[in-house]
Amino acid sequence: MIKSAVTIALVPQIKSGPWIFWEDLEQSMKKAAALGFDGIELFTSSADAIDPDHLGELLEKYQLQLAAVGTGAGKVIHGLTLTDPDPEIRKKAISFISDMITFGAKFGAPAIIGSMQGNVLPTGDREETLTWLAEGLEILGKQAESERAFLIYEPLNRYETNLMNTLAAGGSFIEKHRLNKVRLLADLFHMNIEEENIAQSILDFGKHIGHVHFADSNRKPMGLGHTDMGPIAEALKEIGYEGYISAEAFPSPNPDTAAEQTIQEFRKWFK
Ligand SMILES: [Mn+2]
Repeated sequence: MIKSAVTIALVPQIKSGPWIFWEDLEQSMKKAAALGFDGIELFTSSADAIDPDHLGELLEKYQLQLAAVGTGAGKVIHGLTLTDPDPEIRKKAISFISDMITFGAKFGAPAIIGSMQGNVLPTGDREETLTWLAEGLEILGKQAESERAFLIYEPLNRYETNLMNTLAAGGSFIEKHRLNKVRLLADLFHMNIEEENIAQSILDFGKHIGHVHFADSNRKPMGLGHTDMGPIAEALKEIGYEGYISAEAFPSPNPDTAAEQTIQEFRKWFK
């Protein structure tokens, strides 16, 4: 069954980002539950920013699942990426994500690698950079598997990374390096910029998709831009997708309205 989720960001440094809720954890969870979301996707500054026991109690209280945990704070706050030319920084990036994997896995949730993938630097070598990325994903994927979770790699649009921008690029990379525990994130905003045909890419690389970010063409909540959601929803159903459709969109015009808009669109296409 396809499940709904909504993002909650608790990192002050990224407050202007595309997150629906960005204030108090419990208040946000209460609102998510009241609207009928199945799960929440969390962005925290580190793996120990929230006491797991406390989170467990709140998930139980509001009958929500932890859909995924984001790792972007590792880059935004600490400047870490998996493809930094400095091996010490790559090591710290792996350690930061590793802790996030353990935090998420306690609740059966995968960790997402988005901005932590980094970039090929102007002075860098593309092959070497991609080798570093493959090494990091290999180590972290194995760890996720040992903790009965999986790892998510997110192709981003060209303005955010020059590593991989499409599901095709991400899928070929996973296959080439046999990253069996790594699944792709289909972010509909990034895909709107990069894919020739969003629905067709979902059909072609569906077996690799482990998570979906739900946002319209302008990163507003779905329905407030010009993405043609019908064929995309059909494609997700056709591949038998059973993960989360998680709202990673701007809180436009405000968090409460954005959350409501999102759950209405979710029900329109997936219920
Ligand atoms: Mn995303």
